[in-house]
Amino acid sequence: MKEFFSGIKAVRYEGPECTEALAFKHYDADKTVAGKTMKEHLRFSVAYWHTFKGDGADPFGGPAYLRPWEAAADPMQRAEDTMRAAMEFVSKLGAPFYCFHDRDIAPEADTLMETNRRLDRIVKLAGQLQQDTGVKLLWGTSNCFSHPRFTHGAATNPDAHVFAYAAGQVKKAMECTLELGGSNYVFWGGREGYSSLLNTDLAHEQEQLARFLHMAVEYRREIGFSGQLLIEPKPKEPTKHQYDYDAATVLSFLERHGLVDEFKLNIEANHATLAGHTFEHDLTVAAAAGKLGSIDANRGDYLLGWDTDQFPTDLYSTIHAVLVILRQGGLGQGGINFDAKVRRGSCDLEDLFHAHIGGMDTFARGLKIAHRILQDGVLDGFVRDRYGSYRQGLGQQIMTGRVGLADMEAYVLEHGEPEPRSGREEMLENLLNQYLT
Ligand code: XLS
Ligand code: NI
Ligand code: NI
Repeated sequence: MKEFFSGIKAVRYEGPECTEALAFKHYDADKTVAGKTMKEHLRFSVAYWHTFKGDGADPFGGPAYLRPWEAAADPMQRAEDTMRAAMEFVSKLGAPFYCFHDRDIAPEADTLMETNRRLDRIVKLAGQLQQDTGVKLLWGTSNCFSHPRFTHGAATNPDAHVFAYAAGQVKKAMECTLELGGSNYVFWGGREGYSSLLNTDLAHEQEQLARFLHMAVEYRREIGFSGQLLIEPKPKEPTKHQYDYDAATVLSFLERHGLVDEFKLNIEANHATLAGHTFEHDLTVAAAAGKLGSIDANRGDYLLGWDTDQFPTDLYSTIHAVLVILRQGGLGQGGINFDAKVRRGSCDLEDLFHAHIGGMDTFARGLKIAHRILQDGVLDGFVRDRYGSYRQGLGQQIMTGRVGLADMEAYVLEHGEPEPRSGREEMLENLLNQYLT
């Protein structure tokens, strides 16, 4: 069988002192940390669209490189070659999972029927290769935003015919995900938002979106797909406003439409920052509601205002992220998907490995550090003490709902002004830094 990454051997753990670039310095798949192996904690996944379909295009220039698996003249041959390259890459990297959109793995044809036939052919190949290599599918999803028919949205399109197209597409993508044993199915509402309120019935569009998600829930039951359904919030881009703005917005939308028990969230770092939040903010909001299902790991650029999808190498933010994951007892059937792409200038195949190795090492290091922080218990102990007044006397009465406004007034009249208490922010920042040694 043709090898696409012939010069590159399986990436191994060599330890922090190793000077070989194509080796893990921290990610040691079978090493146990906090009762589970790193592989089980982190559940890394490679994003098909960026790593195998990415061609270096940016808003100011078209494709910058042609991958060897994209060289064949026949589009279905290209699709097969790409799937083979993907499985070779993911197994050499040693990531257990990959993720795809329906249109990443098989090109769209002129009719839905032919498009589905093409999908079937590639799904069959993917199934075989998954078996041969042991690579697994973390999640599948449907691309309901690239084709011009989705210009005004998919589920939130003002035209019911387009709604139907998107729904039909999701039906098939969910079937493919089931067939390939996917652990999750993701909804990212690329164009589920608006460009102008002058032509938009916002209330109606949100009702449509809820109907769409209810249909998906019904259909997953019908076909027996037991994977987790996930919604991936993003505030904008390509729309001016996307309805699934951030974790808090999505949670209240799900609550309002009777969907909250059916979905969890897939939180992406760069989407959180686009919404004006930190990555850890959106993770914490999702986790606080018991709804953190999975992660799209990447990072933005402070000087650029769009979803630059860079590989995560910021150790600080990663420690915060892993703290949230560990405190909630792991990601369950979710994982850490690198929704990230190499820069336009990183044109070599080798760069794909460097990028993923960096992301995996950053999370592995974040895992080791976050585990130590939790084991020491100083940080969590501080936070627990900070709320100590609610575990006794007045605070306990407040939390158990046994007192009202008049009792509060009486308390203050008797006890006077509360003592100021420091939040010790700088001390805690210093504490965090101590773990980085
Ligand atoms: C785009 C999204 C997309 C989803 C999957 O910004 O991150 O890649 O993860 O549709
Ligand atoms: Ni994403
Ligand atoms: Ni994104």
